[in-house]
Amino acid sequence: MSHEPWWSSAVFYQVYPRSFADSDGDGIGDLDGLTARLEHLTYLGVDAIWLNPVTVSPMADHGYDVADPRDIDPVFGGMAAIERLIAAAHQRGIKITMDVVPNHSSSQHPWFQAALAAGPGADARGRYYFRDGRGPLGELPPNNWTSVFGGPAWTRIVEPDGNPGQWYLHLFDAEQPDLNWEHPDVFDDFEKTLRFWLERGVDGFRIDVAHGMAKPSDLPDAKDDVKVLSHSDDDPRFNHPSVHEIHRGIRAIVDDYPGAVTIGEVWVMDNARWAEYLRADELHLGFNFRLTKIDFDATAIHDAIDNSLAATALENATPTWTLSNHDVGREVTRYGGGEAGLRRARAMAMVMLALPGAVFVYNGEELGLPDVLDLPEEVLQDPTWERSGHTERGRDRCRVPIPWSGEAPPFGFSTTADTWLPMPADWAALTVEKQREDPDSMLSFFRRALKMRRDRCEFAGGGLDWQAATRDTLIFRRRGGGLVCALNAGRRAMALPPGELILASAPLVDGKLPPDAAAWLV
Ligand code: TEU
Repeated sequence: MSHEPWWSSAVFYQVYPRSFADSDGDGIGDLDGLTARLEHLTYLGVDAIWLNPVTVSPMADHGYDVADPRDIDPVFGGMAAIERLIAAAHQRGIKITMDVVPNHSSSQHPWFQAALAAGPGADARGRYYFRDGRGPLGELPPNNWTSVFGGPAWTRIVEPDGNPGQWYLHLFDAEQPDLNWEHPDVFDDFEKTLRFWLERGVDGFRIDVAHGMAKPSDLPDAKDDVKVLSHSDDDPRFNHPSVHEIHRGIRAIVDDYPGAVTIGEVWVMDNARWAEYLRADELHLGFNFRLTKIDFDATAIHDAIDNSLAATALENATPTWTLSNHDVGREVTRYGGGEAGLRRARAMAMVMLALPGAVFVYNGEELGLPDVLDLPEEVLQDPTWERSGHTERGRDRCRVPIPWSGEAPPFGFSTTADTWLPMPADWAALTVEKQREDPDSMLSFFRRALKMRRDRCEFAGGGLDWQAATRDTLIFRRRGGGLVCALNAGRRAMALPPGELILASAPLVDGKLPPDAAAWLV
């Protein structure tokens, strides 16, 4: 019997529910749509779902603006739909982890509405960051912080007396006011939320902006070269040391539910600071985003893997691996798009699945979907587009609905062709239906690779050793089970290391591994 927790080598499948499957024909995916498509996940062979937010929300940031954290939004099917999903997933042996959003609420949350109505100095304002403005008339924001989506991180309100008044902080959209975790109600309510979902059978949480929440008390100015949709480690908006006390509080609650897992979204690059989130009494898992930031380059990949292993080793934690998600874009496009992008994505999937630890697959990754770069401006919905003054198109490109079947949009995703983002007509060859019939498709390949990862003893154990390789290739061997993974990111065919070949992402050429390909050997 293994004593490792279930998540320590799990394959998590990230479902962006708006885009997965639509059961009621409104052009927006929902939970009953997902429940009806669970067979796809069983077919693929994943262990758990990470569900992006489905709680009640005005959808200014598609669910990351939460108005009621303990109810499901009607657009996703309401409470009954998640109960059906949890039951059906568990019946198939698939765990469910939900997204929780502690850093901010929706501006439509009753707390924020109460804060607006209550006036300056009221306790209700203390649950958020309300401050007087600078300048003689308070007409300037309290500091120079910008929103991650662009524009200022402060919005001035109209006071109940009708005059312009205080400003409130929102690190993201203006509809996402930051919560003040120093107010005791905030933790108490979050505890209720965690217990509410755990009692209903949820197996854990992905914690949004887990390095946010705590802010320096004097809210000092940031450097003025901050870019949209990114931040560095010296940014005062994030990673304040007192955030760790919050994580210890969260962990103490989650520990009441054996087996439940927490996965933090921690955008911190320094390993020592990042690893602090994974101390034994904080998060179980943390996303490491380095592989999402680099090109298909052997040295960069080697460094990213080493870095992630070193970071987790600092706290004896479990590594996690991610090539893409709903924020960072799809790897097929990042690796150059077209046939080359697809070949490289397939090779990198093998590298990721060969690594020790937990893996996150973003819905559509198993189909080799690219980003949709030519969405017409009028359909763009990511708040980044408006807030950046139409300079950053934002993340809609990697959120286009999944093509399931048929020859034309909506490809079985919905019954209406009027899907919330339009689907490219040339995705007919990428549907699940087509790919299931084709043994050489990305989907068939993913399924085969996941099955090997699950069934074969060579994937056991933590740690790996690098073996001698040329500058544009890499070879590593898993320390426990002995699996060998080779990647050719160069231009010439690569001689395979010794061993029996069990999988290659592309056919060998004269016994050698062609460029843009990976191989597993035992
Ligand atoms: O993302 C937080 C976050 O910091 C990202 O916006 C990140 O800076 C950027 O994507 C890097 O490329 C989380 C969610 O994943 C995102 O979808 C939400 O919009 C955001 O929080 C606000 O809740």
